[in-house]
Amino acid sequence: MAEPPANPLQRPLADGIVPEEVVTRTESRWAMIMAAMLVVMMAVIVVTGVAGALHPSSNVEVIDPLTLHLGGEFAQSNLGTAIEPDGSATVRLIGEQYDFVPHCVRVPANTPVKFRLTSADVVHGFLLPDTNVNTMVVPGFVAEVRTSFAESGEYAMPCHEFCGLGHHAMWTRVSVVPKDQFVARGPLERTRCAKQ
Ligand SMILES: [Cu+2]
Repeated sequence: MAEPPANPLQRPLADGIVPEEVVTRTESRWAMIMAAMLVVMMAVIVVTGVAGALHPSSNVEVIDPLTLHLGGEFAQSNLGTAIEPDGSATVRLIGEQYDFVPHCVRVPANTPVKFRLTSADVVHGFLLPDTNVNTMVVPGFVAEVRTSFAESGEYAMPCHEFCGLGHHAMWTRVSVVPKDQFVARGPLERTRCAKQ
């Protein structure tokens, strides 16, 4: 029977103990597999972002969230529903913690409606159930969604992007009324239904 090596590091290990070099080789192989998975996932994000032209919803239209109230398109007097010269409706809303301003808007049915939204603080979400309206409202950008309502009715509109402790109470209402009942006002007036 052969003598065991004098060097204790070269003596055979007891059954069940994996030699250190085997552990090192296995760990470095798994580290390389993990690194390769990360590279593949990052590449998928970059490639789909470039190929799909992903960008902030729904167009790259920037606005300064700090000066919304000072004038321009999202000044308070300009919020709500406006009827354009071509008969379509444009609704301007601001999302802020924790409400949409104005809290309720009225729009005519069977009319092209364009929602234009921006945020005064953090990311919010604007969703009208059973319609194509579903967008994030990102501070610094104007989100624009076009739709048309075939029937009159009420849409409850919860903010669907977690925006803070009061998020659960953040919702607004879109009231769709028959076209002939929609009171068309002058171009400087805005229709709202918050007081109803
Ligand atoms: Cu929210």
